[in-house]
Amino acid sequence: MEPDLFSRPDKSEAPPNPEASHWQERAAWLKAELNRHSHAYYVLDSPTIPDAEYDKMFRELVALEQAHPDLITSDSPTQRVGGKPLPQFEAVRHAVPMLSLNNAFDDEEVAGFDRRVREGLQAAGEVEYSTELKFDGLAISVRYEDGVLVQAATRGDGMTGENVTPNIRTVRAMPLRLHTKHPPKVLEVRGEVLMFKSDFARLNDRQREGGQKEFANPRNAAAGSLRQLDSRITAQRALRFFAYGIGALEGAEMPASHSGLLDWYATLGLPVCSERAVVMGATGLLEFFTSIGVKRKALPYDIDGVVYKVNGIEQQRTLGFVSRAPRFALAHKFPAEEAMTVLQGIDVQVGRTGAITPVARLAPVFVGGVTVTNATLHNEDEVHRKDIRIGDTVIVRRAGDVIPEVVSYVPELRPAHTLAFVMPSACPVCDSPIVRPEDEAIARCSGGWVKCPAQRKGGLLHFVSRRAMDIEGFGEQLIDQLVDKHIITTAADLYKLGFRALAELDRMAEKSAQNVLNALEKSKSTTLARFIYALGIRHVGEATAKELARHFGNLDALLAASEEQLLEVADIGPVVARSIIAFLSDPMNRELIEQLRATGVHWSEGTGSVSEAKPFQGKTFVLTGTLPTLTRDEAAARIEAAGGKVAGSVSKKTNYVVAGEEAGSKLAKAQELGITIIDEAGLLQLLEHE
Ligand code: D41
Repeated sequence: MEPDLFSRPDKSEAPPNPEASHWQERAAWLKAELNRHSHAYYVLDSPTIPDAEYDKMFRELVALEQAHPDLITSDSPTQRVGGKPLPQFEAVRHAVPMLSLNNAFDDEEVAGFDRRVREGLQAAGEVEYSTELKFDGLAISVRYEDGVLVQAATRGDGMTGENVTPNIRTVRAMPLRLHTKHPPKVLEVRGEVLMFKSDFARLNDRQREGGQKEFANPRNAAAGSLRQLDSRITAQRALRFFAYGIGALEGAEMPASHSGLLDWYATLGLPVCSERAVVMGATGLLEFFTSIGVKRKALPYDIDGVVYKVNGIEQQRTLGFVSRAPRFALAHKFPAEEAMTVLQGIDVQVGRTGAITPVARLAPVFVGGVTVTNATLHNEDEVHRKDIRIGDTVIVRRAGDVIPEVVSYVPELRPAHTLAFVMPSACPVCDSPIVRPEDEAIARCSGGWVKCPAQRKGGLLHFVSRRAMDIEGFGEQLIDQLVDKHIITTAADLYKLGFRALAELDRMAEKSAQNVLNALEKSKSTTLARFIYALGIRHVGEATAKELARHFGNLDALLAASEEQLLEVADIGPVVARSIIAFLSDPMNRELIEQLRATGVHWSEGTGSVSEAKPFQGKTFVLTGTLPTLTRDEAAARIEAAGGKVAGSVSKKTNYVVAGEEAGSKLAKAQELGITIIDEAGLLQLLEHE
């Protein structure tokens, strides 16, 4: 910073009042600095100063402007706080209409688009495209005159939108003045207003704490915030903006390509997303689609697809429009993650710990690429908090492989007669009372696995699951039959199953019966951590099970542990310790453990924290990339069985990085820190020779 700025006399153009010149200069400097930092933070995504420093300068500028109101200019960062509420939004006719985008949902439609483009251009070879993200927000048009933001309007019907200028002025990423000495006379920037996922979560926290309505998703939150008549509310809503198009342009040369336009925008201080590329032909388009699909979850904002645009502006003009959509652009959408349907009923499901989950029965709806008829409602309180009732039209969400959930109901579509959810008083499966301790969110069936077949099935499915005993061939169907026909009750009974009993079951060929027996036999040789995890003790997940195994080294030590001793284990608090004690003091559970040991389930026992030397004792490994033959889990299991630890990230404490194909930043970090890097073969060799 320049400490002399405040007192520096300006000799050449000394204004009549020398003091006023100081204030003017100081205010101008503060404005420029604050704008520069906002740009770095919101547009370049690389903060330059701590928030506290920014706030200090901001307060100084506010004070200066209060004392000297003539210092206030429309591009001052203090003018982003919103103004008096409007009675209504004014209509704005767009100087150049805002077009819509044609959609594609599969590769063939993309190929068709590319073919029509080549035909339209009479192109001999592949066409160059600019590819970008399709933000799930709201399209707006922002008009700059002589570099100054003068108007912002929603898309509306494409011809006429609403004047939301005071609201858009509060968007920190939006420059109030373009960063150029020679601005175009008129520039209409088109782009998307959106809310980042983290800001959305914070907003909903705030809404909840304030007893106000939560938003269903970032898009709704952005829409609700943009369409506020009171821009002071918008100012508190952390909206963002990305530019992707152009309307009117006067007094400047149009760049020759779409990618060139976005590059130019970036130099003007406009936010342009960096997840974009220039590619050739349909192959290039589909490669971009795939690469973004992989990244999608990790992006800080929601997208609903990608957009392809013919890169050459001359070529765009040649192609022109059909009705309201350009022939040169295409939105390639991901399967919708949210859909509306009718909630026909609410059942309850009983989990392995007896937890009762309300489950929505839905009119079938296609969402996230599959037809969904059930979705979770999480728990009783959630249903009431969201005021979801039977008969409502609801929004169902299915993101990736996550279990579908009911997000909210649609108030406008609520029928006259709806039915509220009532938690049943008895378990629908075993009729035992359902209880809910006052301080817990979860109601449970009090029957336990002894009385409740649902809990028994859940416990068995957990026992055989991949991360527990990893017994292949046991699906829900098989477990259901075995429990319903009273062939088995406990996990130990699994190991007593005979060939005949299995082969007689529905849909069980002799071959599969043999496979199941083989899988059971194979699973008997396991690790202590897997065994502990497989027991399904409440609050004992995989990580805790591993910690217990490491700490106690053998099962008998764990079985003999007191609550105090359990509390000495890393990451175990009173709740978990008590849960383990409760489990182990139940004679039925003790019996189960002994039976399992008696059937031949075994593992190699160490002596815990004071154990004998294991080859990888004290060594930390990091796995990265895809290994040629081992899965990640298998590699981790081998390392841990040899006493090593597998960490998620590379640090100075890492001893080895095991790198496979497409290893990324972890490999780079390891190289930087000079850590030994080995491949799968190297790991296997170490395991053999150490
Ligand atoms: O991200 C978007 N949602 C997006 C929307 C985008 N990346 N590009 C777009 N390009 C256009 C054209 C080619 C017509 C300038 C769009 C939209 N339009 C658009 N958004 C809403 C209606 C149209």
